[in-house]
Amino acid sequence: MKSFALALLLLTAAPAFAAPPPVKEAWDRTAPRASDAWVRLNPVPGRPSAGYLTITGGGQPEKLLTATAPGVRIELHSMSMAGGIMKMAMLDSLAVPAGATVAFAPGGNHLMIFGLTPAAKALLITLAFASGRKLTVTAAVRPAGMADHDGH
Ligand SMILES: [Cu+2]
Repeated sequence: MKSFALALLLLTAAPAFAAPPPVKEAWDRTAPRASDAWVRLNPVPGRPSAGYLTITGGGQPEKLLTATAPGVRIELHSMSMAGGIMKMAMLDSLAVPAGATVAFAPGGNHLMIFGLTPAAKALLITLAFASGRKLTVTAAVRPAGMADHDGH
């Protein structure tokens, strides 16, 4: 009861003594963001691994041109089903509309990563956009699961 009274006192007293904190932007709202980046390590040595991440568009439409990382070569790939056959194609670029969520996810668009060493635990991936903006994300490297084969 005593602590409740104290809390009530602090609550009522707070506005009188503390000025509201200044509003601060946590990020540049006009820039795209990337999250949930990870790489599925190909269990077959020498075969490319697949990378996944989510890009959230900023205030203006963007176009993703390249993904790069130290020591590897990365291509942007799409994946689709055509008549029961899984097809992969290389993307020259990928549109990231303003405010939209663009996912690289198993079964769909992915980063095709060549030359990844099996010992790698993480990959620092830099995304370059047509506007000149760049975005770097850390992707955790995970071993391939037996149950989630995606055609690579
Ligand atoms: Cu691919």
